Amino acid sequence: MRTDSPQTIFRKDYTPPSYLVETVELGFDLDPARTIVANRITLRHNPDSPSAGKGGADLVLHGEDIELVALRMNGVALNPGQYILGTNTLTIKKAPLNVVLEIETICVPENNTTLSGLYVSNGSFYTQCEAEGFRRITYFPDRPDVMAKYTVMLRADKEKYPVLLSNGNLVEEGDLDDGRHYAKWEDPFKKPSYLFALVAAKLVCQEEKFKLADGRDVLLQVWVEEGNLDKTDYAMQSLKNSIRWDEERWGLELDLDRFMIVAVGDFNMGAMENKGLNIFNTKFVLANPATATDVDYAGIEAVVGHEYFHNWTGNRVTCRDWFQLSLKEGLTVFRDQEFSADMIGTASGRAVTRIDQVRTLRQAQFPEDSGPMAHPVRPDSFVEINNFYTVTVYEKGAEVVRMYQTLLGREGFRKGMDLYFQRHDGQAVTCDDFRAAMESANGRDLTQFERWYSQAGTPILTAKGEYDADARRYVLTLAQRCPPTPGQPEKQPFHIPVAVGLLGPLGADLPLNQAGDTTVVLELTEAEQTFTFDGIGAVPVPSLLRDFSAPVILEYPYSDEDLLHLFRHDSDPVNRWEAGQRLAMSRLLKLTAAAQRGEELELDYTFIAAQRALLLDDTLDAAFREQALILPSESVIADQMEVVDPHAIHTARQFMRRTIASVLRTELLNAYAANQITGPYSPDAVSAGKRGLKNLALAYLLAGKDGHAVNMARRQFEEATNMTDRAAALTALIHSGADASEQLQAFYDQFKGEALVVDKWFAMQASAPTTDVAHVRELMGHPAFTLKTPNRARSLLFSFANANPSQFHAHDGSGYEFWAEHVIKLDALNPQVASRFARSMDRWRRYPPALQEHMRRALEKVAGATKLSNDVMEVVSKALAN
Ligand code: B3K
Ligand code: ZN
Repeated sequence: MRTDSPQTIFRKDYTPPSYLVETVELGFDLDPARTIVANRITLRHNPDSPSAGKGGADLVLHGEDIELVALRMNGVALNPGQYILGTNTLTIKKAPLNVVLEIETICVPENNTTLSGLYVSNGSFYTQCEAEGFRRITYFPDRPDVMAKYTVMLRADKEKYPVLLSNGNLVEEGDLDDGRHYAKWEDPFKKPSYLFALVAAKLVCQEEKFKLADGRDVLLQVWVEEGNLDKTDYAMQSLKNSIRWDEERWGLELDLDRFMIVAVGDFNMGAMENKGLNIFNTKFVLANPATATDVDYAGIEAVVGHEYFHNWTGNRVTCRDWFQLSLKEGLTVFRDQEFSADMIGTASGRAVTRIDQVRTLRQAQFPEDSGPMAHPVRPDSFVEINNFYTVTVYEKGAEVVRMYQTLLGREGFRKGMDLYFQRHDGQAVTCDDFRAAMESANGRDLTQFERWYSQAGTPILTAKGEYDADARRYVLTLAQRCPPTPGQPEKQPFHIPVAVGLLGPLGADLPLNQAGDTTVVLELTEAEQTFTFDGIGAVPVPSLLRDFSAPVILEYPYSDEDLLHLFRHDSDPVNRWEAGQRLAMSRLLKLTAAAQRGEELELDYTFIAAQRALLLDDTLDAAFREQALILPSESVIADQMEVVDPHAIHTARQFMRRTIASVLRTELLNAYAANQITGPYSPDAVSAGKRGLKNLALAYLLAGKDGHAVNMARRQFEEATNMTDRAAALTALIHSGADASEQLQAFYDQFKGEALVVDKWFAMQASAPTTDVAHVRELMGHPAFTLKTPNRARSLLFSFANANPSQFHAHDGSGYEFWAEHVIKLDALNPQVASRFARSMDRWRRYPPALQEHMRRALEKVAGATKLSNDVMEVVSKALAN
């Protein structure tokens, strides 16, 4: 926990480091209660730093929660008068131009519950250094623009920690006295400190030799705790697919002889791209059919890919400073999205991944963009950088990268990527450098495009069409505006690629130009522009923003008729889905309003008929039909309302589900029967799609309070041969309010030894609309519950606060009291996890006054807590600020 007062850091204040580090030699004597770190660094004054002075410059090292034992400079021990030890810094005034520092420090990994720096999980040692965890291991200029070569010597008890790993290549290993052993690792590549990693653990591995495109053999390893070797195949396969894909799609090769993935049960995020030694949350490594769902499998593929792709986009070319985080994250998310889409292979599979991305943006990023934590893709300031690993930096950042590709074409984008690596390999650079590479490689001026990096907020795109039958001309007027965000009252127009198609009266795409293109990308750069299409023979229905070509909110006065036309015929599957979402949303909003007025709810047959036609359309993949039948979530509906009424929204959405279930009962039963899969489990997209549709049908049927459906679900639960079907049946049972106590107990008994499955068990209960605060508190008392393991805390607390709105927002404010109490409790253990949880209250000002009052009190309670971390302080103070 930081003890200094929170300080805002500004992007404009960037200055190059006063010293550069050439080499780092680290020696670890690993002991959970007292680890000694010996650090020898060679530094030289940076001639490009403004701090140049004749007698040398001030050498400032970062350090946090470590005890300084000894310090030598150029071979001479320094006594306390010769350096300044601040709370989190060590400064040597007017240091010489060339410096060799020898620093000895002590840390206590077993007490490190922050999971940042060096920590213990289930008796073994792991590290997490991004963003600023390396300073919790040793004193160092811990910033990404200081890149150095590392040599690491690990020493530890051989029996307790038989496996000793670090970055790069193993150069030496052997035994020491007293049952200890050692391993020496050397990373041939310069890297920033945030990519340092070590593991000293009792682990086993699945390993394989793999041939790279250039013929080199590399060693691939997936390390897990004993007993989990039956769950590493998919991660290994995903790693091999990632390596191949990076070679084929981008011409990027693995640059090491050895690449390791290590799974750990206590981890703050998904995974970490440490050079050659990726450390993963077990959630994104371990899978077999009995324990993991289709969604888990897809997550493993995406995250294994993501971390592997960082080797080029992040590690070989890294960030100059943390404001540039999206340079590596947005780009790498884009790369992992493309990887997942290419792995599916089919056009509609690609669309389904795109729909998922759009859903994430609407579910999480748009709300962030219009809330108190709104920030540009490249933020201008922060208090705690760990608070900025956000959906804006990651997912909106990926959309920004995707827009380059949409504007420049696939080939042009590839040229830009090639130039980016050619120019910047081995460097720490900025988002501007990336844009400059795209510009130079394509001879295009992308000055205005920069606003996607500097302006926060979701642009609103309004469209209007006019058809002139005599002239056979369609004129499309596009306009844009962007609401103010904290610190940015006014916005300049963005450069927005708008992919457009026009549907004729029979649903076919109309040719839009001489070349016969049926989709064109319009470039909107002004506040308002018109675009003319000639040779249009009949009044068309516009299909706008195809494939979601820009992260904007599109407003167009679509009639129900237009939407039904698009829902039936649009050749762009994403917009086809979108039309269905719009049809559903307009009804959900009306139903919500009616529920608020206490009126009887009614759903029109037109909408259900459209759903029915889609469900019955066998020409469509099951995966696509599933997507199209999922209604907008309660929080996405909430986002459409001026004042959010979580209870009315819940009533409305449940009513719609129930109505669909009863009217389409036969069709849903048929879909359930038709999409059964026999034979061994496979996570491939076609099978997963069938399971998805079948399980959605089951959930609908249960929502319809159908007694027969309860039996179907119980039977599926019992007979399931994979976790996807088992968990889906149990979730549907619990969420429908049916009695599932027996099944819950059986599930727990069967899987209590599988931490990731126990997480599911907590999560499905926490998100059930029948689970209130009292029940969550009860679940916290379960022997399997602990706040210390982030996955477990997330499975219960986060699921409740974020996925159970009608209970979290209980009228009496008890949900918020629970929130405040646990933000404070979590903060004492792990500020990063606490701060994520704290964000569940971001949107408090959108609720009715009575709820707001409860929420304000809860926020103030947290803000007023003694010993709050910077992480949580930043989030709650921004939430409370006007
Ligand atoms: N780069 C890491 C994130 C580290 C987060 C530190 N709070 C994971 C990733 O994006 O690949
Ligand atoms: Zn990443």
